[in-house]
Amino acid sequence: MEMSTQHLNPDEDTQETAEWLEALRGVVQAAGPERARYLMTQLSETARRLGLQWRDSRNTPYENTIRAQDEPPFPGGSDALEIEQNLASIIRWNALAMVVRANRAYGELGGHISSYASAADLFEVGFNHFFRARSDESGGDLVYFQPHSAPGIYARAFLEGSLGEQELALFRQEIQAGKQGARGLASYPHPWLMPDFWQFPTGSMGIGPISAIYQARFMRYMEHRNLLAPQDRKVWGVFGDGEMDEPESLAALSLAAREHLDNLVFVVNCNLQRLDGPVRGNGSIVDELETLFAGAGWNVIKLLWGSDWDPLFARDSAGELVEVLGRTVDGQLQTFAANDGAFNREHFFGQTPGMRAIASMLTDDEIDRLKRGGHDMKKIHAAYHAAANHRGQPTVILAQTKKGFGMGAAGQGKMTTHQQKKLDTDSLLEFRDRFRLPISDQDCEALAFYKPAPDSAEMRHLMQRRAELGGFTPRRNAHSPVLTVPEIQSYARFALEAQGKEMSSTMALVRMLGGLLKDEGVGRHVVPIVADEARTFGMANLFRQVGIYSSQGQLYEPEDIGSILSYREATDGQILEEGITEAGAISSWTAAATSYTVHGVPMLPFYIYYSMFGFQRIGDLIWAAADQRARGFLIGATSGRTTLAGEGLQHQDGASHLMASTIPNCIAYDPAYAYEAAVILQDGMRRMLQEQEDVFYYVTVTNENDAQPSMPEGVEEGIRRGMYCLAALPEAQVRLLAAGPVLKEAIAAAALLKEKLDIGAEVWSVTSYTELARDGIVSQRSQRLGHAGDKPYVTQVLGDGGAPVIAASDYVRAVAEGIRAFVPGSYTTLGTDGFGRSDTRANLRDFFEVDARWIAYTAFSQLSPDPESLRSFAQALELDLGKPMSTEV
Ligand SMILES: Cc1ncc(C[n+]2csc(CCOP(=O)(O)OP(=O)(O)O)c2C)c(N)n1
Repeated sequence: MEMSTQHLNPDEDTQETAEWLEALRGVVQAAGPERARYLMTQLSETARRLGLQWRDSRNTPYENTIRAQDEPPFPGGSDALEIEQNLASIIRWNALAMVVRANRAYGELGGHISSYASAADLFEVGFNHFFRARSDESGGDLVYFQPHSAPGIYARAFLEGSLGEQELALFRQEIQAGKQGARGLASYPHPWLMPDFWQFPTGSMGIGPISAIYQARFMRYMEHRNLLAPQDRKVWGVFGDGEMDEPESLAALSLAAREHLDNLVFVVNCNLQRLDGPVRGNGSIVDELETLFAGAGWNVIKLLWGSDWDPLFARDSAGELVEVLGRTVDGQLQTFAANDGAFNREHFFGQTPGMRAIASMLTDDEIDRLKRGGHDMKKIHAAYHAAANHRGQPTVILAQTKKGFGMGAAGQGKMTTHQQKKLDTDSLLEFRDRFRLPISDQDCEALAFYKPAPDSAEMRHLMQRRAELGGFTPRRNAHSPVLTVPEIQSYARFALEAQGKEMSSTMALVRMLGGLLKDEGVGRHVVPIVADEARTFGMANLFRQVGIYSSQGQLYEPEDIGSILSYREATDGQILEEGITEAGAISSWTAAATSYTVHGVPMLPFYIYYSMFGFQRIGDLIWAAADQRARGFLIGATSGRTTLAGEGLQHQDGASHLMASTIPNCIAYDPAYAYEAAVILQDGMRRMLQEQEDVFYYVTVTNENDAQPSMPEGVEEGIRRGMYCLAALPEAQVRLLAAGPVLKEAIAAAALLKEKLDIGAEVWSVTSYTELARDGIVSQRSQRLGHAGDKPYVTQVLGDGGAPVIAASDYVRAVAEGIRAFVPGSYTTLGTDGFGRSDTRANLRDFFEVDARWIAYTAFSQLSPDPESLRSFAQALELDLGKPMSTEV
C-alpha cells in the first residue's frame, strides 16, 4: 500500500542537528521544562530578528497532548473504571436496541447507532465525573449534546430511572405515544417536545457550537453584572468533527478566546467520518482543527490513543510510529478502523521494520482491540480533568474515536455506518459478546432492554456518581420567578400622548427601551443587543447610560470621552455590542431569552437589527430559539421594502413577516404608530414575564419620521389582536386595511377617494396580518369541527362584507393574503413583491404600487366603475397603467 510521504528538507549536517538536539535535551534534564521553554522563545525571537521568516507550526505530533506519566489516577481506581466500562456497554446496548427496534417496527423512523457508539465513552466520563446537575448549591453545568447521540442519552436516563421502558420503546413515535397517553422520545434534543428534559436544541449542525460559546459568555455577563453569583460552572459541548465544517461552528472561536472563557470546554468527537464518508479523507481533521483552535487562541488537547498504545510508543525510540501516524491520512485511518488485527498488522504495522517489531509483541486480537483515545476512559478522564482545571482559555479536546465502535463488520468504520439502523441477529450477538453483556440469545434477538438490578455494583455506582454531581442531567427547569411589568405610562407616556409629534417608530421604541432600562423592577433585566448598528437605530445614548459590556472594562481613553454619548465599555455594562455577527448576536439573545430556565433569572432581551438580516440570514438560529422556548423581543429595524429608501435590493426586507409567521410561538407585529408599539411591548412583557408564556415577539420598526397621533380610546384590544378601525364610517363604500408605514398611504388614499370621487373609505390599522391569520385558521377549524367558539376576529370586526376591502403592507402580498379566507366580500391585496431598488420612498411606493394613489385606484377599481371613469381617475392620479409589475423587472 502506498502512503503519502511528506518531503522535508534533507538534513545537510546530521552531526550539527544532533548536537543542537542534545543540548536541548540537556537543558530539560538539568534545568527543567520552564527553562527549556524560555530558550525556545529566545531562539524564536532571534530567528525573527535575523529575518528567517520562520514560524512555529501550530501542529503538534499525532499523539496525545497529555503524557501518560502526567495523567491523574482514575477516581475509584480500576474497580470504578471497570464498572464504568460496563455501564457504557449497557447503555450502548440499550441505545442500539432502541433504534433497531423502532426501525424493525417502522422502517421509516430513522435514528442513528454509530455516532453514539463512537461517543459513548466520551459521554460516560462526563456523566460520571464532570457534568454537574443544577442543585440547591449550584446552577450546574450546561451540556450541549451531539444530536444524533440522543439515543445514548435516553438510554442513560433509562438506567437512572427517569425514562421508562415504554418511553424507550416509543423513540421517534411522539404522536403515537400521545394517543396512548404516554410520552414518546424526540428524535433529537428538543426542549419544545421534552420541556423537562432537554435544554438546548442541537439538531441542526453548527447551532450547538456557536450557542455554547455565547452561552458561556452570557454566564460571564450575568456574573459581572451581579445577576448570578460567580460559580465554577462550565459549559460543555460535545460535537461531531464533520459538524465543524459548518461556518457557525467556527464562527465564534476567537470571541471565546478573546473573552478568556475558561468556563467552556468543547469535546470534538473525531471519528473521522461524517454522513457520506471521511471528513478529511486526504488529510487530517485533527490536525486541521488543532491549527484552527490553537490559532484562535484555544487550549488544545489531543486525545488520540488509548493506554494500550503507551507501551508501543515507549518502544518506539526512533519515533517511527509517531512519524507514520502523522502522515497517515484520515481515509486510511478509517480503513484501518474497519479492518481486523491481522489486516492492521500487515498494512499498518507492516510499514517499517521498527513498527513490525513493535507489533510483534501483540496478538492479532490485541491489535484489533487497540483503543483510540476517545474510547479509553482513563485518558478521557485525564483530558477532561485538564480542561476543567485550565485557566484563562477555553479548551477543545480533539478525541479520536471509531465511528460505529464495537459494531464489528456490521458497522465499525464502514463508509455507510452513519445511516445504519438495522442489525441482523449475528451482528447483535457479536455486539453482545464484544461488550460482554449478560443478555441471553433470545433477549438479544428480541432487542430487550437491559437494566442491572438496583443493588448491582453498576447501578449503585451510577446513582452515587450522579448524587455527588448534584442529580441527573440533562434536566430543564420550566419554572421562572415572575418579574413585575411596569405601568405602561411609566415608560411610554410620550407615545400614548404623542399629539402629532414627528418621530420614527424606531426612535419611539428606543425611547421606551431607555425608559424600561430605568425601571426599578425590570430595568436590570433588560439586555439590549446590537450587531454594530446601535448608531443606525439612534441608540448611542445608551452607551453612556448603561454602558457596553466588556469583560475587561475599558483599557483606553475613548476618542469621544467628553461627549454625552461617549463610547463607554464597562465590566458591568448592560449592552451586548456584538460587532458584525448576526449569528453571534442572536446566540446572545437566545442565551438571555432562556436565562429564566437555564439560570432561573428571567431577562428581557431586545435584539435590534436590520430586519432583512434576521429571519432570512439567521432563521435557523431563531427556529432553535423558538424550540428552546425563548422569551424576549426581536426588533426588526429599518424594516419594509419601500421604507428603507436608498439601501436597495439586499437591505430592503419584504418577507420577514412571512417567515416569522411560520414559527408557531413567534408573535409578530408591524406597528404604524408609537402608541401601537407601546401597547405591543406592554402586552409582550405581560405575557412573557408575568404570565410565563413561552412566546417571543418580533416587532418591525422603521426609520421614517411620521406624525405620531395620541392613542384613541378603546383600541388596545384591536392592536393586540391585529387590527382596529381608525375612524368608523358607517356608510363606507370601501374599506382600506394597511399596516406599518403604508398606513399613512391608506389614510391619504381615503382622502383622495373623498376629494376626487366623493367615495367614503374607512381605514383600518393592521398591526399584525399574521396574528389575524392564525386566529382565523383556529376559529374556522373549530367551526368546521363543530366546536364552540367565535368567528374569526377579522370576520367579526369587518361585518357584512358590503364594502370591498383593499389591504396593503410594505411586505409581499402573501402577508396580507393570509386573511383572505376570513374577509367577508371582495378582497384585494397590494404588496411589495419583487426585488428592492435604491430610490426615494415615493418612487419605491409607486414602483411597488403601494402608495396612496395606487391604493385609491385599486379601491375604485373594486367598485365596478365604467372603464372610462377608471382610466380618467388613473390619469388624474398620474398613474402609469402600462408599467411592468415589480416582480417582472
Ligand atoms: C445543518 C445540518 N445539515 C445537515 C444535517 C444532517 N446530518 C446529520 S448528522 C450528519 C453528519 C454528522 O457528522 P459528524 O458531525 O462528523 O458526526 P458523527 O455522526 O460522525 O459523530 C449530517 C450531515 C444536519 N443535521 N444539520
